[in-house]
Amino acid sequence: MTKALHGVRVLDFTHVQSGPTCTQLLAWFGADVIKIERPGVGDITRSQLRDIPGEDSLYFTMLNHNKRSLTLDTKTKQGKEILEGLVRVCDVMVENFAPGVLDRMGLTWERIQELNPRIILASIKGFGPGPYEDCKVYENIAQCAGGAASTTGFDDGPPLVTGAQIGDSGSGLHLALGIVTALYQRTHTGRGQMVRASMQDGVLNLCRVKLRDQQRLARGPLKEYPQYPHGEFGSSVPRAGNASGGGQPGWILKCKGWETDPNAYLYFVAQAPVWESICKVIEKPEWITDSNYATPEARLPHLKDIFAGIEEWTMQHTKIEAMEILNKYDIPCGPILSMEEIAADQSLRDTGTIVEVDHPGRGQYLSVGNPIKLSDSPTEVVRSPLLGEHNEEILKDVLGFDEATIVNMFASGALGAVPLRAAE
Ligand code: CAO
Repeated sequence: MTKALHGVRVLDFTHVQSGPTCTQLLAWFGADVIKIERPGVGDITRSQLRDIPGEDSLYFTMLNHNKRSLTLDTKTKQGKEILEGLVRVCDVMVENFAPGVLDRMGLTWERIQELNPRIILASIKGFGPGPYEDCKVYENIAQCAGGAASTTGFDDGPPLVTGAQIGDSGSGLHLALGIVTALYQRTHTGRGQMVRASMQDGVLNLCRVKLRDQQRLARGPLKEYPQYPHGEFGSSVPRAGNASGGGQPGWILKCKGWETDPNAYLYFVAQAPVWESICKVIEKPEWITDSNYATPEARLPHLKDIFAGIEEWTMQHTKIEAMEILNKYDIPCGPILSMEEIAADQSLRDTGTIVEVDHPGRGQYLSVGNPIKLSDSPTEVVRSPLLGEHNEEILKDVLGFDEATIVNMFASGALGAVPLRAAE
């Protein structure tokens, strides 16, 4: 079956997490993704957080499926030549180097356009133009600068970062959308363009509701926040603990076993349309008519008591039992699932969201497959490439080099200190 991005060739000059998540998505949708890596070491994540000595780490393997690897020292004459050759034949070039790196390599936007006016140059940087545009950025810096950390955590504690990689993988997603949009526009204009996603912008985009609340705050207290009605509101959006962030109040509640199991909790949404059912299930039928609880507006000053009352009920059930009971009444809720539970979840495996992948060095490992499902372009997750695994193949098939040129390129050391063919 032809994949959605079949025929699209991507020069993947990305490293660490943000860029690789973007190009992995493109590869899953069928693009031919050629990852350029520094000879000898490759993407720094190959050796970071290693769990098996000498083998590519899970950090690397889980972010670089379905790609081909070419080792290239792009600072050598021949390395530059190969790099420029690839710019000529690729549709998209993706990079997430520190600001200025690509220019220092001689690959300015002007030069790239000279080589290939149809190419789309997609970049992730920490910040957009402005006072911080030259700064290097990692995940948690983006979470802090994008507004997520100041609004995460409990009111009486410090700012918190989240385990979800909204700065890195979030930027990868934003960039991927920019790339396919630019590819679509190219079908009309015939021209490439620059696509830029800054990590700060991406995090802020995901924190949109908090900028909403900043403006609401100017008109009075945020009544769905735990600070209301007894706590103080300052001039900026406070940390809301586990409050829902939406129009329906929610909180994390203890379930049976919480004393020993750190994940015996349930997220409970006290959704207005099912309020009557909630009261009946938790055996507080008097709340249906009590004027302090009967309407969503009346409930806002009492949310703490309400969730304490519901928790008395959830603590009598395991999170899964509670979920089963509440689902019968269409009451929105969700268990706090540990990574251990998720790894064993059969339904996630059935849909390909969790996949088992075979790797020649490390054996079988689990990964997150493509979370975006296309009915006409299914994803087969292929293991990440070994360092330089496709060197010869790319010089021959993609760049069309003849045998003598290939021999010369290898001999020059531009691809590293590797023999042309392992068997020779
Ligand atoms: N051949 C030769 N040189 C190469 C090369 C290759 N194949 N690949 C990279 N290099 C060189 C670059 O040319 C650069 O050299 P100069 O500084 O001399 O120009 C050098 O490697 C380092 O690049 P870098 O500055 O991007 O890498 P770093 O490890 O110092 O910084 C990071 C890493 C992530 C902080 C930085 O790249 C960055 O801020 N990127 C943008 C934001 C981003 O994506 N952050 C998310 C990272 S995921 O958590």
